[in-house]
Amino acid sequence: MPVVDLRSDTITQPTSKMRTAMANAELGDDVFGEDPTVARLETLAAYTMGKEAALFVSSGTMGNLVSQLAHCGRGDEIILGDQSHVFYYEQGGSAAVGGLHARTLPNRADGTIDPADILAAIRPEDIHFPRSRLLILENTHNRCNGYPLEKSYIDGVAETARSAGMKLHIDGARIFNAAEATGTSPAELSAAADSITFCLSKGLCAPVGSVLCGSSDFVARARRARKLLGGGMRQAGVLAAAGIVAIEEMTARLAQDHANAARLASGLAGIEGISLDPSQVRTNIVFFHLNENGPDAATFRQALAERGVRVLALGPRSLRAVTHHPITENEIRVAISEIGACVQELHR
Ligand code: TLP
Repeated sequence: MPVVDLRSDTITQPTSKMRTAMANAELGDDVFGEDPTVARLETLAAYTMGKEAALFVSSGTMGNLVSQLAHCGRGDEIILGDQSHVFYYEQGGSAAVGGLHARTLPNRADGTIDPADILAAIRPEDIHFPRSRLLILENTHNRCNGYPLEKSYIDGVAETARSAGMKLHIDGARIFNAAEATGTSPAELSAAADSITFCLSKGLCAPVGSVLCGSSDFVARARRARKLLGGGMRQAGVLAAAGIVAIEEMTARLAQDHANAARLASGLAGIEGISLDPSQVRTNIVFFHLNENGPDAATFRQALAERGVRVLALGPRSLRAVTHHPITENEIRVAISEIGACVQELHR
């Protein structure tokens, strides 16, 4: 049975051009700073994000953690959204590894945090308080419908953070999706940030890796933190080679994923028993919700998988579908019709 796998854009496979680049990559020991392909990837990533320097890391989770370690000391406070990936899905690494104190603020449906909440959360100098050191934003915002943050919002809250002596890190795992959706370059979206991580291994289809970008001083500290975590990689150019193809060739096609997500959302919105607002779908992530009188998300996910469509159950009644390469328009039609049939079957 053909499978339409919409669980995540992390399941994308390297393209044939990536495989060729990997096979032919010039390599060296990157812990000695001798891998020319890693160096090329880092230069390209820094340039693309408008930063001085960059560091190739094994994953988005590692990039976010390394960034926190490089910006903060133990006991410092980070301010971040309660739906953020760093807070929700990274095993509390900020506390477990970094000794950081997390102050969470509510994420609004569009992935933003109310600037007034940020201002109110920043600690004044007081012997009783931890020091507010780092603000973390997420763009696009995974758990908030993959919503993209606008440059004007980022610049505004960055100014608030900066005037309080704080740094800003952006978890830009899907920053190229945000760039596509807002018509703003990744460099402009991250201009006000002190650091940004983005993922090569999601919609951009590389097999492994993320890149953390920032000032040269920051990246030098981040390189030490990466080594501390065991993330120094040797002939990593074999992976970086795919990352270069990802940045050079795979960003322009994200618009297709967004169009497919919009098709999926409008199709699902027409199914009785499902609720979602298609106007909330701006990138490649579609959350949909089963009505109270229907099945729970786990039962639904299982029954749908048996019909050849795979999604994730991310709440008692909420499911997530993510569009990615090389999902076609026709597969989206299949997904809509199977989801509709599955709702009908389980409502009986
Ligand atoms: N997200 C994954 C899962 O962990 C949920 C997914 O399928 O969406 N930041 C954001 C915004 C992410 O969505 C993810 C991965 C990460 C960081 C972590 O990246 P990796 O998986 O490379 O550690």
